[in-house]
Amino acid sequence: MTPAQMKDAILHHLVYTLGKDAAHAQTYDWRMALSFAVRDKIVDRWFEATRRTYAGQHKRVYYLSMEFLIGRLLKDAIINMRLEEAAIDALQELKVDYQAILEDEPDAALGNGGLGRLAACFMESMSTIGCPAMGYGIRYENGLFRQRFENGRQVEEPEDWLSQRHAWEFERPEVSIDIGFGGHVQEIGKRANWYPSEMLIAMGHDTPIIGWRGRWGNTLRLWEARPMHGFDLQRFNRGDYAAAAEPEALARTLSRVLYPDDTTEQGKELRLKQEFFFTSASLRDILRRFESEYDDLRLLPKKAAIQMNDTHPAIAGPELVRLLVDERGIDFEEAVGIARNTLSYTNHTLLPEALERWDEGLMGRLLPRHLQLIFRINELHMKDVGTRKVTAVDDGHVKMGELSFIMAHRVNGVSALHTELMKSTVFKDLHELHPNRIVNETNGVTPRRWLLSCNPRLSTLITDAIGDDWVDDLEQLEKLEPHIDDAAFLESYAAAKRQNKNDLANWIAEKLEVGIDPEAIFDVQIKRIHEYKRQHLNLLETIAHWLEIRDNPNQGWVPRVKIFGGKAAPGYVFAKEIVRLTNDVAKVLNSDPLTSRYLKVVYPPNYNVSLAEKLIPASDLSEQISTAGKEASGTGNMKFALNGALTIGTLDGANVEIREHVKPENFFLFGMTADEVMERRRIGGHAGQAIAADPRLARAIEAIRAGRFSPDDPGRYHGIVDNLVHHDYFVVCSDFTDYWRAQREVDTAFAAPKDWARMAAFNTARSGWFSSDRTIRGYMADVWHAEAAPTVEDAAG
Ligand code: 26W
Repeated sequence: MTPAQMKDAILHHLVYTLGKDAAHAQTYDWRMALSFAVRDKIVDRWFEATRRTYAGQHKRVYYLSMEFLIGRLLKDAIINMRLEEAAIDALQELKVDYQAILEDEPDAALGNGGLGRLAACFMESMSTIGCPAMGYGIRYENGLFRQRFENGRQVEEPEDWLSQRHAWEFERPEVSIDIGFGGHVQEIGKRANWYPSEMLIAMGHDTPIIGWRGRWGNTLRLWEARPMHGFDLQRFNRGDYAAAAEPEALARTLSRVLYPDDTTEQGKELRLKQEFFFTSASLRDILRRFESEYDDLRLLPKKAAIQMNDTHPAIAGPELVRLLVDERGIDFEEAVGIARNTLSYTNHTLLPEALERWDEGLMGRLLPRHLQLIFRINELHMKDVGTRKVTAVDDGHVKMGELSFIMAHRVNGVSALHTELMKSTVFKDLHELHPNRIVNETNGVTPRRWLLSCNPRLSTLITDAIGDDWVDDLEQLEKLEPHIDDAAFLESYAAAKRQNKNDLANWIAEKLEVGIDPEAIFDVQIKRIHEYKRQHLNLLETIAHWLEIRDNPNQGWVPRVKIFGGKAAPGYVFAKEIVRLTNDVAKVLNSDPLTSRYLKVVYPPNYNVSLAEKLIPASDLSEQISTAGKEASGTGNMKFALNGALTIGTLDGANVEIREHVKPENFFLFGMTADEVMERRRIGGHAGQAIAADPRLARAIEAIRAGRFSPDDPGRYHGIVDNLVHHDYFVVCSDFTDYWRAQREVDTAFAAPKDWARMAAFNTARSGWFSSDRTIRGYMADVWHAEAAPTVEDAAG
C-alpha cells in the first residue's frame, strides 16, 4: 500500500465512516479513520484464513480464557501488516501526528496480569505461525480498574474502554446463544433435562488477530451478556421505570466488569456465573461449528483442541459431557473420554489461595445438572484409577484444579521449575496416578509487540546486523553474538538504550514532574503488587541504600532510579500498604538534597500494557525477586532480557531458564532456592535472626517503624513491620543480605559501561528462545497435536 493509497483510504473513512471532514477532525476521528483503513487490509486475509481452515478441514485450537490483556491494537495491526511507513507518510501529508493517534487509543485491559497477557501473546503467535485457532472470552464493559494515587494511596476508577467506539470488533448478532442458570433437573434414563430458572443471551463480538506479515488471521470471540427479554414496556407504562430496566441491567452485570483479583479466589456467585456463561457459550459455538462439518462426534478430539487457561473455564469438562450426553445421547463414559481427549489445562499458580474451590451448595443451586455430572465424573475417575485418595469434591467444595486435571488429557505448567513443583506438591497424587499427563510449556512473549514495535531503535540495529528474519524466528538473535565483539555495534547498542532512557526521562518529567538522570541505572520493578513478588524487599534495599548514602554522601555512589509500577487488588490490604509506602518513600527520597542526585524513586500510576511498552525498552535492571517457588514463570522477565535489561533475580519460575540461556555471568543471582526457602521457614523466628544479623536491614525496618516516611502518622506502617518481623512468610528478611550484595555488584558492573553493554547485548542475543512462537509450537506438538495451515502470501506493506 503506497502512502498515497493509505492517505485516500484514511480520508475515505474520515468522510464516509466517521462523517467528518478533515478541517474539523479530532485526534479520535483520525485514529478511527486510520484504524478502518488498516482494518480493511486485514479483513481480506482474515476471511482467506477462515476459508482455508474450512477447505483444509484443519484441526482448530480453541483458547478459553477469562482474560485477554490485549493493550492497544492499532500499532500492532500496522506493524504486522507492514504498513508503518505508508501510515507515517500519509499522516505527514495530512499534517496529523502519528504518535498522538497511537496514544489516543485506550488499552483493552481485559485482564489482571500475567495470565491475561500470555493469552494475548499466544493469540498473536498462533496467527503468526498460521495455527487455525479461536480465542474465547468475555467482552467486559469495564476492564481492569484505572489506578490513580491520592496522597500516595491507590484509588480505583472504572475503566470504561467501550465509552468510545471500538474499531477492532465486529458485532455478531447472529451468534447469540441462550445460557441458563439455576432451576431443576429431571433425569430420564441415561440422560437428563435441565430446566434453568434464569436465562440470558451470550452474543459474540469478533476481533481479527492478524499475524506477522499478515500471513494469517484468527478470531478472538468475546461474549457480551444480553437479556432474554429486553425492556419491560408494561412495567414502564405503569411508571415502574427502574423495574422496567431491571432485566437488562441484571443480564448485563455478567459482562459488566472484570474481577480485579489475580491471586485470591473470592468464591463469588457472579464470578462462577461469568465462568459458566463464557465457557458454555464457547462450547456450544464450537460444537455448532464442528457439526456443520462433521457428523461423528467421536472425531471431535481430532478436529478440536480446547485449552483451559487455568481453572477459570474448568466447568468446560462437565458442560461438554452434558452437551454430549443430555443433548446428543452419547453414553456417559464415552462422553467423558471424548471430552478428556479434547480438553487440556494450564496451571499458572501454586498459591493455595488462588486455587479455585467452589462451594457445593452454590454450584448445586446455580448448575444443578453440572454438580450431578461432577459427582459421576469423580466416581468414574476413582473407579478407573482404583483408589479414592484423590477426589475433585472435598468437604463441601468442588476443587477445580483436580476436576481440570481429571478432565484433561494434558496438563501443563508454565516453566520448568513450576512444572516440577506441580508434580511434587499440588498435583503429587494425580501425577503418580497419571505419570505422562503433566508436560512443561515454558512461557514466551511475542517479539512483534515486545521488541519490534516497542523498541524500534534496537530493532533497526538488529535488522541492520542480521536481517529481519528474527521477527518470526527469534532464535536467530544468536547471530548477534559475533557482533558483540565489535565496538561500533556495542556503541550503537548502548546508544539505543540511552536514547530510550532520554525519552522516558522526558515523559516522567512531563507526567510526574520528577527529574531523573538518564546516566543513572534505571532499575525497574513492574508487575501486580503482591507479597510473593516482594516489592517490599526492593523498598527495604532502597531505604538501606538511602541511609548509606546519607552516611557518606561523597562516596561516589553510582546513581540509580528505582521505577515501580503495578496495581494492587482492591481488597488486598497489605498490597495497598506497599503501594502507599512506595509513594511515601519516593516523596522523602526525591526531596532529600543530600541524596536525590544519587537515588530517586518514581511510581507512575495505572501500570498497564502500554506503560510496559514505554518502560521496558528504557530499563537497565529487571527486578525478578519473588520468593523462590512462588512465581510460576513470569513473562516480564523475558521482555526485559529481550530489550537488553540485566536481571537481578532469584532461582524462581522462568528466571532459572533465562539464566541458563543468557549465561550465569550475565545475570545477577541472589537468594535461597525453593527448597532452601522451605527449610528456612521451618526455623522459628527466621526473620528476627536475619534482622539481628544485618544492621542495614534492622536500620531500614526501624526507619519505617519510626514513621520516617510518614512523619504525620508515625504508626502508619506498623502492619508491614509486624508482618516482616514476626511472620515474613515470604522470607524477605532472610534474603535481604544476599540481595544487598547482588545490588552492589550491579553498581560495580554498571560503572563499566562497555562490559555492561556486552552483558546486555548478550541477553538480547540469547533470549530468542523466550518467543511465544516457540511456546505455541510446543503446545501444538505436545498438547494440541495441531498443524499449521498453509498461510497467505506476505502482506507487501
Ligand atoms: C481466581 C482469581 C485468580 C485470577 C487469576 C487467580 C489466579 C489468577 C492467575 C492464574 C494469576 C496469574 O496471572 N498467574 C501468572 O500467570 C503467568 C502466565 O503464566 C505467569 O507467568 C506468572 O508467574 C503467574 O503469576
